[in-house]
Amino acid sequence: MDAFLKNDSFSLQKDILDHVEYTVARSRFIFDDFEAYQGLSYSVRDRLIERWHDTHRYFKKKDPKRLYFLSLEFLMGRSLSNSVINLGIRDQYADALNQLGFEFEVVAEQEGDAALGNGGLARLCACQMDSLATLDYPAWGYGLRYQYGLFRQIILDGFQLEEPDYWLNFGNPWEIERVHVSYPVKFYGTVEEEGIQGQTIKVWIPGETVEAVAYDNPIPGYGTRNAINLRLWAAKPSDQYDMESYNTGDYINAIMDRQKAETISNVLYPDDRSYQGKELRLKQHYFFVSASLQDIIRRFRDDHNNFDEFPEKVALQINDTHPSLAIAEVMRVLVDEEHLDWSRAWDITSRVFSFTTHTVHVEALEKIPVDLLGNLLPRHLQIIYEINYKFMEELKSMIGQDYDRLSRMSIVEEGAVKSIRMANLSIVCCQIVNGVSKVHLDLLKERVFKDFYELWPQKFQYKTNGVTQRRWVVVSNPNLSSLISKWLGTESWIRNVDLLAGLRQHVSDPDLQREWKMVKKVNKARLAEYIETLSGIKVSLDAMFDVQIKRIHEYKRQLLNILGIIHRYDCIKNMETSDRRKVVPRVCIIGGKAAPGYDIAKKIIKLCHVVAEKINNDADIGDLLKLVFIPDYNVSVAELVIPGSDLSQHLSTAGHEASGTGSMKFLMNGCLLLATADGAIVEIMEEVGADNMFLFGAKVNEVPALREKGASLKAPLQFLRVVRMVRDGYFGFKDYFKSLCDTLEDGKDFYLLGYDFASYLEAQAAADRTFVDPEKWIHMSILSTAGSGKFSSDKTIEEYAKHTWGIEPCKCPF
Ligand code: OX2
Repeated sequence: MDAFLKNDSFSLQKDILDHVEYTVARSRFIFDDFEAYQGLSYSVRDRLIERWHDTHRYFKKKDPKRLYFLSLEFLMGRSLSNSVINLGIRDQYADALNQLGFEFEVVAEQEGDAALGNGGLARLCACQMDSLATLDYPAWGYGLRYQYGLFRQIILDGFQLEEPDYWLNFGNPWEIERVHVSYPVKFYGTVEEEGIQGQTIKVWIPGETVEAVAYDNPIPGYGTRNAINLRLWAAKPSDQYDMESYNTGDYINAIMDRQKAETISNVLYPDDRSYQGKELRLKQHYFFVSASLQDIIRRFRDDHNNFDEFPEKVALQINDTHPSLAIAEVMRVLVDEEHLDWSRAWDITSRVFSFTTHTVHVEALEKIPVDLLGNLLPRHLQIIYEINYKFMEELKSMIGQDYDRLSRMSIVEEGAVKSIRMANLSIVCCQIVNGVSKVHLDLLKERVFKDFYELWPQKFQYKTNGVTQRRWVVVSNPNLSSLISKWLGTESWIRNVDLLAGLRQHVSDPDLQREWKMVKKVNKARLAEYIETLSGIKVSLDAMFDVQIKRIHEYKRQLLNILGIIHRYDCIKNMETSDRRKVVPRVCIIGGKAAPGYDIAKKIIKLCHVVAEKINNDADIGDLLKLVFIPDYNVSVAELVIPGSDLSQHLSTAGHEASGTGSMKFLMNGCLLLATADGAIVEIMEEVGADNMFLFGAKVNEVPALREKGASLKAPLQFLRVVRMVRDGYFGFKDYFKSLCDTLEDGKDFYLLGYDFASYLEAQAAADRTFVDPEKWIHMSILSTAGSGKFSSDKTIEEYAKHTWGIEPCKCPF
């Protein structure tokens, strides 16, 4: 297939100018950086659309089994740089812009982040979409087009405030509104019985209809013509009139009521861990599930009329339990609309779905109050009851009358608030249940889903998470990317990540070491500049840049980091001047958002600020220690910070992080990891070797026994001292930090900060000792990148394709 649009510098310039003039409606003779960004993006979009059409025509012709990836969150970040790199025309665009008097980097900085997700889970989906496109899989992503993405974090006097993210205010050139692709989604109402051909069937008479309109976001693969689609749904009032309200003359109120429909896709819930039974949230779930399935079934029906073929043509991936209402919805369509008998419908349904859980905590599993579900989706509740009834009967025949176990495994939880356990529904239906790291799978088997594992061991698998090297090295660290290609003698690692291991053979080469160090220095300078612009703090490039960026959570233990920093400060203060020369200078960088209602997490942010205030203004300390909080952490901030880091911290209490993917981004960029043996870190250890990392802390299997010991676990003196400093108001805000300090008292220290503190300090000291031996540090750094291949999302996706979805590549010819 030939490209229709040309990619030489002249054609690109003309295209950009055309879009500035006719799409953006600015004069082609005078436009600013932002307008240049818009013109450029529309021109890139044209090229994406061309590939995307070709890809979908090809998929249609070949009719392979397709994967539909359902997720309530996708954290895409910026699209421009990633798109031009994947299309292979970055340099041509940079040239074209230059000719027009603009610089690519400056223009690219104009783009805001698409933040339609909270954290790791959502960014994982974005990486996986990139890999699905690159590896030519016939896949579609489905999600919600929130009007407001994740809140912007503003820091005022050291406190977090939240501001809405109006990400669509300046338009979004990366999406295509599909006014003709829209489906009615129904809510509320009643279920009635009707007799058809001697059979009684259930008919759902809904009470409200909302229209779902598609917005398509093309996702280009790298080194291929394939571009797949991420289809996001927005809610619009339905044009099915409620004649009664119009006829009663209350025209204005009738319109206002209808307008409320749009609120469904208005806002992303900003809490990544607790699921309150909120009606709006449940509406969001069903809205996106229903629209996606109507679309998927419509596409299936274009070429097939027998639902027995559904599992051969369709794989439905449920990303965490948020989309799991899809199970009940497929059953409803097959039984109520297609009139299949229950067992045939169940057989089909259980062969199309697969489920990945990202959770380690039983308490965090999603539960929907029966009253809420029954009111909003009465027919779905009946279907879920029926699934549960049949499951309970089957279970009884297998395990007998073990009522404790039956009630633990039931999809319906009895109790003060009778609820539906969405994870149980997913496990009962899906033939494969995936964890996201080896350790995570062990926890699923031993704790979270123990009963289910004992019943169906063959269902449980894991696929270690991964991140895309395209975004996290090629786009965000171009200097390192060129260096790797130079030393490997090929750019093929960008598609075939195993090649990174080839760096090992050059690890001792002084030229590589020198160039590697140089790249890091340039990236650190860029980060230092950013820090200075943000906070006015000048940092020394000779210092170790030590970074912890992720959502703020007690289990991620940013507090351990801050207490460690206080300890370091205290030690320096109490040192003889002659000894200070031996101190390794550090710039400690922390960034992350706290969920708006998460009080303790917000206190941790404030503590970070008051400690920073003290240290950074202490003339006695100078460059030996600086602490910087980076506000409004998001994907594009990560792209800047990660390449400029020397050390990165991953401090979760063992057994709490299902996988963790930040660590993988740092690893690829040659940053050394200081970490607990939790989540994917255990596998990173196997790949790069424990002696190339700084590990500390209790192990997963030790944590439960340590918790049992509770108050008898005495925290070390250094720990008690730093906690006391905070408690006594050394940094001010004594009363405010009281509840935070209380969480660290003997017997209450659930996340074991006190227990792990001594070994944490030892790991930090080991990092210091290594840093003063630059050759050793660089050696470890190169080996980190060389060992990061296993953590590419390309690997994860290949595993899913083979062992879970049963899909094959379908490569659109060039
Ligand atoms: C996160 C997990 O906390 C993290 O460990 C994992 O790396 C990521 O998902 C991707 O698998 N919400 N976010 C997560 O889990 C949930 C639930």
